[in-house]
Amino acid sequence: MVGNGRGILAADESVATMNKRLEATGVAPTAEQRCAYREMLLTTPGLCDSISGIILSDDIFTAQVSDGRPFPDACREAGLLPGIKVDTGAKPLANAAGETVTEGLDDLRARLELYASAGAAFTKWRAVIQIGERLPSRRALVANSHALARYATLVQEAGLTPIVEPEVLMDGSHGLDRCEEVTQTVLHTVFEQLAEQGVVLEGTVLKPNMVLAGSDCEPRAGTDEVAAATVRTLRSTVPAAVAGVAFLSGGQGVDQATAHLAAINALGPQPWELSFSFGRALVDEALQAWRGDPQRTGAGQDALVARARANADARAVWAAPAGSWPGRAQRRSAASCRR
Ligand code: 5MM
Repeated sequence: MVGNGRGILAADESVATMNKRLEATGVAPTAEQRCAYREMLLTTPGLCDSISGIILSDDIFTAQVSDGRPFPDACREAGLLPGIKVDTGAKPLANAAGETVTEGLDDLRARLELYASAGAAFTKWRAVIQIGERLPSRRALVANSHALARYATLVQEAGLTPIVEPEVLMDGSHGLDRCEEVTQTVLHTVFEQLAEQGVVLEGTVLKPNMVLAGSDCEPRAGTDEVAAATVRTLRSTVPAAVAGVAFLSGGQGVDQATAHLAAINALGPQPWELSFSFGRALVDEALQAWRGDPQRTGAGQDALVARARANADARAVWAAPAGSWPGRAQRRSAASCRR
């Protein structure tokens, strides 16, 4: 999932989020267009050179592409591992104003059996942490980390790979230091709970936020500062046994997310692969180029593959002799991702 310089495409928007994004692009928010959009993404020629897997939501995972194949089969035939988001969303945490806990544990064991038999290779669960004057509370951190750990054990029991995603939101006017402090506390709590529940770290992918100043904070932190704070945070909290790290983009602009990924990787090899599992920062340009028009499928796909390659190249920077991009060359010659 995180090897060979590749990343994971997060295309698991809930129906409500997907509808909003389609409407903002002038596309009708229908089930047909939600499927057509994901089909445009996953049938992109050459996508598997830089993308290893794609995270889908339940409504898409259980649907068919236009030629009648189930989405998970179409993914595998395109050389992409099919993944599924299994949480049911962040809901208000009782007696904790402004905070949420992610739900979905109740029937998870049964749902995992169904997803595994339909071909899922991996799963995702996202916890959402808000920074505020007095947030996050210890209660919200423990509740969300406990749920992530319960989720990850169930997924491993089902023979699948869990992506554990504790997202510290960028919303707010806090500075880089505050994000670093909160992200460290969040990751400490998550790994404590993963240990309590006996989660096998070697079979777990962490999907964290980069350490960023809040979106309303001025002046912005520089790219190198972000990279240093992010790597420092991971090195002080993430056990070396973790299979890999795949960052979310969290509302960063597409170029900014790619630049941060390159700067993070430029700091040299770490105990884990430092990959990407972007949603918006991978697909925004493709959605704009496609705009729901079947005649523009190629334009959407060109935009997606270009951005996916840029991010894969960003992962290769530390290994590159000056002026060259060996990661890309290795991936091209591998071209064996199609099964
Ligand atoms: C693609 O969006 C995912 C689902 O979000 P909703 O359930 O809120 O619709 C989301 O979990 C996504 O995978 C992560 O936030 C990473 O996406 P970004 O765009 O932040 O990289």
